[in-house]
Amino acid sequence: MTRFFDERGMLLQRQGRIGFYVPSFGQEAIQIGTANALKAGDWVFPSYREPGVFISRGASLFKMLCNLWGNRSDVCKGRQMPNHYSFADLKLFSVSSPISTQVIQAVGASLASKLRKEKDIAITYFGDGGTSENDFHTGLTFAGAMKTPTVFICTNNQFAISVPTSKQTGAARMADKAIGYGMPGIAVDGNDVLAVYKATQEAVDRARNGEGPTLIECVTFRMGPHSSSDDPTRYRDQALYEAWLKRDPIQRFRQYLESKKLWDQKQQDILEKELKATLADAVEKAEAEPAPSIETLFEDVYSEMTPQLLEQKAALEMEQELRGKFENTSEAFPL
Ligand SMILES: Cc1ncc(C[n+]2csc(CCOP(=O)(O)OP(=O)(O)O)c2C)c(N)n1
Repeated sequence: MTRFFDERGMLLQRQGRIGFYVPSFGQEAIQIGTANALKAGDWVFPSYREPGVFISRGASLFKMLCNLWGNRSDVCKGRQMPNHYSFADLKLFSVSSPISTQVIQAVGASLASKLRKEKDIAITYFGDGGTSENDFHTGLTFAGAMKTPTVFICTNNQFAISVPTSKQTGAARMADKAIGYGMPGIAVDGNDVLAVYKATQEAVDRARNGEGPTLIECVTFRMGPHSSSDDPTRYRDQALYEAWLKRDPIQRFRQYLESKKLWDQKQQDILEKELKATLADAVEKAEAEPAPSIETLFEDVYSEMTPQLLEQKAALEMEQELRGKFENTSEAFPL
């Protein structure tokens, strides 16, 4: 479903039906392997490239798609960026756009859990580029010192937009960075879903048993563009892409299952048909949703509108009345 969701997201953007999309092609094993090692009560602080974590935890596809349109049924009513999903009931924290801010949020949440003597741990996701941020250093310093129940997932997909990992750090491995913070660091094949699951499971167990944080580097490759606004052929060798294509994590797991006689083409066909139908249905419903009404700009700021907001709302209404003579915004944001 994650692969289909990404394919559909990119298509919708190319068709001009949504404005922006961030695909996670090739990184599915990391998302599915880590998410399945968690319990329902655990806190998740994702980056923008983990739709599979949301899907694995049972997030509504319809709601995720509503975020891409920023429509009336979107949890944030179009005020978050597209791809920045948020599901409080699933303990899926709103996606951070400023790189690595989610790292300190996860450490804070897990520290709270520890102080309250709860068993819920926190997991957070960031890229290879994310390890160069202040917030990575702050978060891991704090986590190591306070022995917080945090699992740090570094998705090393070899690039931070156009910057290769070789220019990102002098460290041989992102996992090596853990030593300086006083926590275990492990590098794992990020295209092997079972290896990712096992490494995460061990880190989650350690965190839950009060043994502190772990940094897991999942080594993979970003098969798609950074986002729908990016063209990786301008900075990336096609041969590198071709080499990683042979390591497709979904194909690899499928081959493994087939070799164990646990899966076959017939089951694959049935599943694909089912998933595509479910997705098509959610797309149709989300696209039909109206845009958020303009009043919510003012109404959702405070529980009661301040005099200034009332004034601004009235001014906008007056302007709309005047402009209405010339254009019909049909409740859409005038952007
Ligand atoms: C603090 C901050 N600086 C810069 C950016 C612009 N930016 C967006 S994505 C990105 C690259 C991040 O690369 P990485 O952490 O490796 O994650 P990936 O995109 O590969 O998943 C940058 C620099 C940002 N969003 N936030």
